[in-house]
Amino acid sequence: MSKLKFPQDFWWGAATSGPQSEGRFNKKNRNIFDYWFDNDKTAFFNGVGPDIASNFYNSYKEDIKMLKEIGLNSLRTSIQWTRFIKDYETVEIDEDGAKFYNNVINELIKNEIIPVLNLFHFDMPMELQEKYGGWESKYVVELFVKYARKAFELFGDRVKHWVTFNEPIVPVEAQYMYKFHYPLIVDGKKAVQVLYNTALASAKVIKEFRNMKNDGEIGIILNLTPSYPRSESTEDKKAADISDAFFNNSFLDTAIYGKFPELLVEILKKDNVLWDGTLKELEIIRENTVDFLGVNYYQPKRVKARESGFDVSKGWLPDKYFEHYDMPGRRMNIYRGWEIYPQAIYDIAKNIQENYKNIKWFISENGMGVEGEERFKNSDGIIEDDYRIDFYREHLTYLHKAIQEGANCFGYHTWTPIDCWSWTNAYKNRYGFISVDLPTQIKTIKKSGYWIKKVSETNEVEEWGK
Ligand code: BGP
Repeated sequence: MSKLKFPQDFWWGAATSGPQSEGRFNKKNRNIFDYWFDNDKTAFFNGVGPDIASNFYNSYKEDIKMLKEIGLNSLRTSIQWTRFIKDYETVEIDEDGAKFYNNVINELIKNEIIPVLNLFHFDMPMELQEKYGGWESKYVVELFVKYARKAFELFGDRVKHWVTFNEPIVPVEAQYMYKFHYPLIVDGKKAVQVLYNTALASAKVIKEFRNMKNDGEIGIILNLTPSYPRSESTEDKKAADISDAFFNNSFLDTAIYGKFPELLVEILKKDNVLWDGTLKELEIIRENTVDFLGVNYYQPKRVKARESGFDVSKGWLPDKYFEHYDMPGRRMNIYRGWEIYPQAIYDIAKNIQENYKNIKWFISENGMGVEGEERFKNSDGIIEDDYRIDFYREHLTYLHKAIQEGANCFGYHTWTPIDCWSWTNAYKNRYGFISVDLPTQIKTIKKSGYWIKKVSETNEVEEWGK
């Protein structure tokens, strides 16, 4: 089997988020998921909410030790706005929250694990959602900048890699279009405003970061889901272009070029649903692009021109211009219902190299959620997740090919280090290098954890298919 060598100082790490790992140690301030769970437990798989998650708040020291043990050299997590800030308007900090994040950062550094800190991972404070409509409001954008400033002030001396948002398109689609996150609204016009306001929020935070003269770097993490057209017909290709303009290039173009894709603006104008924005704001977006990019990749989109009629009772939605289809013969992760298509990682890398200034970037999430992993436990109690190792090797083989051809990729983070809580899917599918037994919170390294240790030590991966 031939070995693929990765660049020097490559990041071998993993990603999690505050709401998915910590547990609700401070019940005073709730985010939209805390609130939703308190009000409707049936929305969550097996009625499991974010109360305990993987208990990172209490066990961060032991957990970080395990991350060190499996050789991770970097970790991304997020600060929870609700836990760090007590009063969103006066920006009074929560002392316990601040102490916790300080301890986590120090512990990571002590273990030679680079901390990558993200400021927003789907977790809008409920109070701001209720009072102002969350990202619908530009006032909330201002409050977000104030919160970010506090985080830079308190942690910027040690954290050198910051992220403004994880997957900013997700709240747009999940909260305002397809009803998979609270407040479960279907309103395309509002969705468009949320998209604009989050792009603005990211740029404003970057501006603040630079004004403060922080010596570090700041980027954004996007879930890129390339839209592959069903055929080479003009109609199918146009459908895929519009899907890309809305779901991928909206944030990619603003993050790297500081402007929205022309195709997107053209369509929104034509349909009379363009955001409410000002020239001054567009200037801020133009002038405050990212230092680096994180790419979460799980699945592609398969797109065709609409064949069935569009349900106009839903009002305006970008889906008016395209439809998804199941590609015959596609490979599936049956537990998550997502297509497995590792080649897309190569296509994404080439797109960044050729069309996005070859900006430096890393894979910030890639992973495979599997249900019922206990059935793969061996007699020593270790989960033998060879399917996960194969999944990673296959993706890394495509990534390596792109790097050989000049892609500026500096790392690979998986989702996730330790099995964690997954929004409405709760603990259904497990992704970690380390398993969690929910009733006892006992954590055990899986076979993939030993695999990544070796990868990180040698900086080499066994080539897939050879
Ligand atoms: C990404 C999110 C993560 C994580 C992951 C796995 O989109 O950034 O928060 O949850 O997907 O997806 P899921 O938890 O839905 O299975």
